[in-house]
Amino acid sequence: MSPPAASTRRPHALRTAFISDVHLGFRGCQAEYLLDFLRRLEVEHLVLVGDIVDLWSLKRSMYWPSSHHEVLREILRIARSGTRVTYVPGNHDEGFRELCGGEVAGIEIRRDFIHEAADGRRYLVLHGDDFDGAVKFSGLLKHFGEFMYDVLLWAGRGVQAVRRRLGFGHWSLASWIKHQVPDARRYIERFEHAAAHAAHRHGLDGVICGHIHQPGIREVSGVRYCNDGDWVEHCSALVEDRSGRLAVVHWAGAAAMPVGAPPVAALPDAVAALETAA
Ligand SMILES: [Mn+2]
Repeated sequence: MSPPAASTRRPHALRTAFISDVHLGFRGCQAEYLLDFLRRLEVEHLVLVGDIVDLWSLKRSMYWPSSHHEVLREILRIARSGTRVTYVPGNHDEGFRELCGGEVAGIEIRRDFIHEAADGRRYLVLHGDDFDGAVKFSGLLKHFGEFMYDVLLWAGRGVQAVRRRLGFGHWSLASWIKHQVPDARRYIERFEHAAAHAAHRHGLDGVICGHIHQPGIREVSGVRYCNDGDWVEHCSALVEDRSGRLAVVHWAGAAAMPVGAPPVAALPDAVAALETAA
């Protein structure tokens, strides 16, 4: 499968890219940034870790701008171009879980799977709503939280428009608030522990998930917890280079991140750093 020696074509710098929580069909989706990311992406294996299409939001109100449609077309183009694409449906696109185990338009659909990195480490890949029970927040608080999240995203879009006009980069109000509220921090910690525990139980080295819209890579109870973030607040992806190193990349053309957020590198910097390390 490797190209002939005479070929000037370099192997892809990235081995795997994980994205999730795109929420196509939801007004908060940053489809333009994602389109730009996907068009530049050269990768062997693209993994869609759930909540790609927001069927819940579409059920509430039909919203389907051409940029959202373009994201789907771009994913199909990537699959046709020879990149392996795996789709792990989440809770907002739960309807597609019926197709798990099958293949649609060259895209493998799985409920979860084990990703073996280039360094031999094995990761459990799943969306993450499986841990909602373990995180245990009361139903009322959960619904209030979802309502507040919508309000924050709505307010955040106003802030975003002003920032863009002033020449500032992407910044998420919802993410900033999450870092200020102790309950939200506790929720994130409980989720990370539940996910790490699942990987540990299966005898794996780590877990790769999404769902909570909080990108990051951390050692949690002896296993590596990786979250690829989202394309509503963070415009982030988790990428693996040819030596198996993982990094979170931020793709919104700006370094501006909320205080207290995990360090997230811009994609060109991250790829350059990965390349020089390899
Ligand atoms: Mn989710």
